[in-house]
Amino acid sequence: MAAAATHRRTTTPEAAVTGTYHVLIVGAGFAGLYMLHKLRGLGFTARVYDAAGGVGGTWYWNRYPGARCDVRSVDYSFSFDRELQQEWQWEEKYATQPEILRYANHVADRFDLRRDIRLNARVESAHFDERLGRWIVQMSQGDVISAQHVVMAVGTLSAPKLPEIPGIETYRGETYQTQKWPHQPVDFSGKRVAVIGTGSSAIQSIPIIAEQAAHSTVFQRTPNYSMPAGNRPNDPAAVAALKANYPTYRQAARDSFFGVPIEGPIKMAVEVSEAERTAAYQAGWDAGDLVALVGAFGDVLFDKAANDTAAEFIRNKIRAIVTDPAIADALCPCDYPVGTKRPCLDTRYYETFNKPNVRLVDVRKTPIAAIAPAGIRIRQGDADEEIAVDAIVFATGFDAMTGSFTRMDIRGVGGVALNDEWAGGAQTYLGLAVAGFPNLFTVTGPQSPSVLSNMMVSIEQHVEWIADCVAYLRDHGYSTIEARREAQTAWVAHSNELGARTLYPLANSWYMGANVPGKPRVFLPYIGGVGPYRQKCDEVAAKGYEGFTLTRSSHPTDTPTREVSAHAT
Ligand code: NA7
Repeated sequence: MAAAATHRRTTTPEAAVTGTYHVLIVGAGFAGLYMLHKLRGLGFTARVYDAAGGVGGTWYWNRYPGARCDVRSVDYSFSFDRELQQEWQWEEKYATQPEILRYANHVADRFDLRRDIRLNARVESAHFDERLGRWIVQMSQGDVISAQHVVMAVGTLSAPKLPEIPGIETYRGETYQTQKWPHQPVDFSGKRVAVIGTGSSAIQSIPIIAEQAAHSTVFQRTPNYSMPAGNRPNDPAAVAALKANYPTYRQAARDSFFGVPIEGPIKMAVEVSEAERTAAYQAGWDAGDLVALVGAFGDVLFDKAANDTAAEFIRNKIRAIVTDPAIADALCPCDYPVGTKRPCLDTRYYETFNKPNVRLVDVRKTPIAAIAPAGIRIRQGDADEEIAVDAIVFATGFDAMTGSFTRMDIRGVGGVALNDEWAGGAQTYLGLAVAGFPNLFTVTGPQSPSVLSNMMVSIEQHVEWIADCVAYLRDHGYSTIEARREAQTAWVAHSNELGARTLYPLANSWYMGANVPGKPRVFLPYIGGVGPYRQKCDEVAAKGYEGFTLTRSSHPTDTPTREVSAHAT
């Protein structure tokens, strides 16, 4: 893109404005809902816009068969309201998508949020008007909002991605995307179904699709590490005991590494006997708990030799479940460490490949040549084989963590596009703000714990931090806040340095941006731990928003009235 075009100012005329708010919130998922509630409580006017036809964010869209959360329901829920967390009864250990969506709707009703939420309205552009010191946000249905602050509560896995396969548009059968599943149940009975992808969504949906379909073909590019969820109805007595202790329990989650209150590992896998290691991994496997297995020892995510022991434990499980050794071999991940791509929880995933009407196509050995009008063509040596299918399910993931931002036209000071700002890789200060984009907040943004944590804990932390910040500005007479570039650079360097100490960079994962052709290879989430990260954010606020520039003037190019320097630690 030409530099001139890049820096072009395209601000929507002020005259077009249809509504004025203190805060415009983009997204009606859990982050947007809580943000609205919190801001209202502080006396701000706020409005939420969402492209979806309902609230719930990721849980509105991802309604594929078998969709469920792989953080326990008692953990993956709001803690900000005592009555809400006491009264809501989760049915299962891991909540299903319909149950989570019911919960999101319950939250919207319980706190009377709907009157400030506009649905079926996609944000097309958000431009910072320096003259006004305000954001002018243009919606797809025609609304134009002027807001002092914009909170991007857009989710981390909300920009769906289709595969780059030639001929995809020529296919004449039914197509589905896990990330945009129809609202009516899909009946695959008697059909030949292809599933492309073996990430979390595929692993959850394949066993159910294969139960129904006459024949299923799974196209796998990278095998995943998965373990049985051991899902079951919640035990009322156990839940009551936990709820009696909820305040302490929730605080432990906030102070923990991943946002779930488990005791940190105290031993290293490479320092204990094989028997002790196996027993620890088996305990995690039996508990159906990802963090318990991958986090059983302190070195699994940091030391390749330690990781190999956990990876081999899972591979042995796969070999024991899958009866055909060649299929088992193809399902065994062996070229990246366990935990460095999102590991999965499943219900009879590996068992599904023992069925005679399920075929695994390893696209590394037999690549997909093209999608044809009646099926999928794979390359077998010099020849092509066409696998005829009645339906294709694309379970091919997302442009994670940045796609939901870069698909909007966001322009900050000088008309600079966020897309250009992030062309070399996303950069934020604390995962909360971007230099050059005043009064714009990014909930669970890049360089915050985000996808490496229990999202509910991270969402609550960010929402509360942002609400406190906006109130601080108002109460101290400031009109704008902007991350300072040097603070941002230091934070990104710190985040990268922590990432480089782990095994994450060894995998081609969406954590690294590797699933999107041309996306810069940058480790996007922050791996310093939820508790320490919270402490850092709190310190920044306590020091009067260290690392940000706060201005009293509505004109951000004026000499700042206040600057607070920062050094990432
Ligand atoms: P993921 O985890 O990004 O999985 C996408 C899958 O699609 C993954 O197996 C990809 O293989 C595969 N993929 C993508 N493009 C292709 C092509 N062209 N050919 C074959 N296979 C392809 O998304 P999910 O929706 O499953 O899960 C997202 C998150 O939701 C999950 O991590 C949890 O946090 C919940 P690859 O691994 O890139 O080789």
